[in-house]
Amino acid sequence: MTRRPAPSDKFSFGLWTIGWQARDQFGDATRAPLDPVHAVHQLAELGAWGITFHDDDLVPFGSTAAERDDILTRFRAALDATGLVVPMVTTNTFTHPIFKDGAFTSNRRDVRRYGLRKVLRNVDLAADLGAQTFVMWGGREGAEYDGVKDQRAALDRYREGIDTVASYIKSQGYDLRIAIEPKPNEPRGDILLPTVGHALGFIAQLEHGDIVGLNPEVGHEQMAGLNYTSGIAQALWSDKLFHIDLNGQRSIKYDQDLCFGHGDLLSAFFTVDLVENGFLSGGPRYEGPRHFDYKPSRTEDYDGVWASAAANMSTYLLLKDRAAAYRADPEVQAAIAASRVLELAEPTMAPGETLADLLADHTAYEDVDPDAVAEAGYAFVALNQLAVEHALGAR
Ligand code: GLT
Ligand code: MN
Ligand code: MN
Repeated sequence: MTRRPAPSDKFSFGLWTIGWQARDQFGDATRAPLDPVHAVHQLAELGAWGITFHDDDLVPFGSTAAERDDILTRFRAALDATGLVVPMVTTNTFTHPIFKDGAFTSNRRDVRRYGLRKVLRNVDLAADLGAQTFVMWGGREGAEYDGVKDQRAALDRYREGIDTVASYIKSQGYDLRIAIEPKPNEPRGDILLPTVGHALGFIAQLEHGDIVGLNPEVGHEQMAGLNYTSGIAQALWSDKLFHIDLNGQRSIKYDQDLCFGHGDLLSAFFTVDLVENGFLSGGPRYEGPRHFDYKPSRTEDYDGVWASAAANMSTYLLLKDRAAAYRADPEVQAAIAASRVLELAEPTMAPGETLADLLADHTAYEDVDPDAVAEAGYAFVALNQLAVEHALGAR
């Protein structure tokens, strides 16, 4: 049964997703351009809550000031008419050939300055439209060859660029936070800040890191063979999960941008479980948009595009139902207890215990019979099978 969303579900879509004309490396566009105003109305009709965009998705690169004003006026009118919001805005620093070696980390200083100005201009628009998150996906920030990029200088310039944008946001008093989106490769051979972990390490080096966090995408972590749910979990634990890009990916290959759940379905189940129900032991929660960054397959016409948009939301809601049932099931709770899952939340040291106390505690080491302790199983498979059965709707 298809689930129909409501704006309270906080589903948002990139204009570049439903508006993707399906031009790829090997073939021409299979769909006509999509009018952003039409996109707003269609998404609202499907029950979405928000729409996001790159500057160039909405206002084509090179538009005059008058054309820009005109487009923005029409777009705002559509937002007003439908109630759709713009929770996130991002800047395209990857399509135009000027960015072929990156924007903030191009070897050319004039390109870096141009990139910075393009981003700052769009920060103003983001704030003006009431966005709270400014995503930065540095898809061209990287290289194909190890000898062409001084990694130290590249990271210095990346830091300089992000700090400059963050300090601009602060100086303008905007209620906006930056979310860096990691990706391991494509379009560059290797991209800087390839994973959630790399980006977290980088953010710790920033001067204005307090307003810089992450926008992890399902497929981008999975392209590197990594676990998306663990990635967003660590970002959440670090108070850095500012935004999420939901989609589907089937194993380590090119960035597929499939519908959410059309890749690793069980991983999607646990992602929704974490986002909707939080950690088993409590702690920080993700309250931001449920944003879909997918590409309607090239085989689809516009009926297929809107069906795929609805599919993302329906799958998410179905998994949300399944995850709620999983958490509420007494058998699952018993299995969680049997697997000692919650014992992990108990600090390893006792309250007030000193290092000397630990070293003097014979029950912690000298009296332990490792072979006896090792005999007991953890019963993880039984717990996972319950998750599978709930995900399948079999319970
Ligand atoms: C591009 C990329 C996405 C990013 C977008 C934001 S641009 O479509 O493939 O993953 O989220 O810049
Ligand atoms: Mn992607
Ligand atoms: Mn993305």
